[in-house]
Amino acid sequence: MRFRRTGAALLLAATAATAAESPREPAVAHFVDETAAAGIFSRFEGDWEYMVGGGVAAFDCDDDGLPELLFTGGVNKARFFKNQSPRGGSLQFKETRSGLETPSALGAYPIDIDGDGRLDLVLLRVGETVLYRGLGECRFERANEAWKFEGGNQWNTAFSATWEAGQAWPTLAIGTYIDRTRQDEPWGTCTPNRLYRPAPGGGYLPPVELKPGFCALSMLFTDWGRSGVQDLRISNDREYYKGGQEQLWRVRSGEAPRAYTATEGWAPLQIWGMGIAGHDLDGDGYPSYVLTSMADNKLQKLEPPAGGPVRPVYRDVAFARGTTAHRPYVGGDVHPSTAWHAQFEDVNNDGLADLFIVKGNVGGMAEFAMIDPNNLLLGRSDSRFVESGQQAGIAGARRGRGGLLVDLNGDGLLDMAVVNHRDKVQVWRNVGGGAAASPRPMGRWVEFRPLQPEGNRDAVGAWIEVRAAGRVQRREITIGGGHASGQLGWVHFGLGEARQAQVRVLWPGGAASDWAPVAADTRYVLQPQKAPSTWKPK
Ligand SMILES: [Ca+2]
Ligand SMILES: [Ca+2]
Ligand SMILES: [Ca+2]
Ligand SMILES: [Ca+2]
Repeated sequence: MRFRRTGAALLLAATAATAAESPREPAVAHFVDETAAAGIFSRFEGDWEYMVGGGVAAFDCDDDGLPELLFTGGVNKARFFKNQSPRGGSLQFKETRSGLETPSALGAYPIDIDGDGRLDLVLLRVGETVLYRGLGECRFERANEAWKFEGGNQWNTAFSATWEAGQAWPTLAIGTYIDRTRQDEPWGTCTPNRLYRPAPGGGYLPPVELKPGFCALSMLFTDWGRSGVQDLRISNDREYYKGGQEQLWRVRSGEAPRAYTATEGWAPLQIWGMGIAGHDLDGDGYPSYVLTSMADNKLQKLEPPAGGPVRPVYRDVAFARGTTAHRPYVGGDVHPSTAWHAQFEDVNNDGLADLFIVKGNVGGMAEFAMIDPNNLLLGRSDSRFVESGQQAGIAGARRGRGGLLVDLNGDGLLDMAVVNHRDKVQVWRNVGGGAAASPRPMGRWVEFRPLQPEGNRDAVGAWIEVRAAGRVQRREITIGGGHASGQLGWVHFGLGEARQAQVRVLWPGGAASDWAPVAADTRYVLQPQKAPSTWKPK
């Protein structure tokens, strides 16, 4: 714990200079829709119980360094596609039998639950949530019974996980939506969320209910106050709760979970909460959080603690930073937007985080925009964000829900996948500063895979810090958030023009590694008490 607090304070000084620079217009990364050519086809369909969700998961289950894709299909079966893309080339996938082909799925998150080094999958479904154990070579089998996991029979719409102190298995949080039996009068029928803690020796204890539930559409375990422990943020849909609000649950080892209160600084906020994304935007060590909603989206920044314990006091800076994204930026529809998945990544590798927001009308809500293109907001050097969706080539007319930015062809440029409601999914290849026929690299980058020897193998809860060109960037390793969509794998940092950088890891539990030099355009495996080791495809 102490390591972390010290690190955060030191870095304040290192990054304070950025605000004074005059803004540079960011370079636009170009995206090319390669869905059909890549061999990807899937549709998310269904009525009432599938109006939310529609997620995609990215994870590398054959250890070639390229992520596979699993698309949930609503009433259709989920579809799994093995990644066969040539490195740096056009996207190529092949639908393969994985064991994950379940209907009724609306969200998917990869996670190594049993710590055997093979990724497992959590599939959120209308009905039972199912845990799938990875068997290797991209085969999976149902594990609810083996792991004593009670999957319930709810409308399961959100997921996050953390490893509590001393535990080899993760604590799982499942968010639920409306009471499925109350479709005629759904208002005020939000069902409790559930927290599953590991049983001694593996598997799960019966779930603890997180009450009241306020119709959760996104959850994220995140170390918001840099205490060394991840608490649970829940974003809730005001459309269906009565007397509800956004929630932050204190989840501490050996204690019953409890929601933070207004007395502790957690101010009531009512939004149509759909997705959460966190990132340390200011270099002060604390993550800010985007909360997607209908009309204006929120960007919550922690009030700097003035001595004493850090309190969960947030102020909205979305307007000041240019991230409200409250109505379509092309197409002329003046109605407000409906936003779902949110994710911070650096798509143009300039060292500044960018913000991806997937949008789409719930269905036929005429008071909201019908043509509501996804946003790709580029971070600018003056800390504001500027829209690039149209120039980037991603401004479409489909009703988006889940999505991901993830490097699908291993070239250090983050590509894009989106699930659309009652429509085809889409994948785009990031061709940098070039075009479809002539991709051109954009900026430098470095990617990391933190690995621990056992238990929490993927180091969920760790922070990776990268120092380059006089700035420090940092990322928290989390599982959850976004909208119904998860990924686990290489952690990407844009480096601008820097050819060298330094990296260190604040491991879960508080130990900090020493700063170590790394070269741009390279992938490294990071392990405790070892120097970074370069990774190359077999
Ligand atoms: Ca792979
Ligand atoms: Ca596993
Ligand atoms: Ca950027
Ligand atoms: Ca790429």
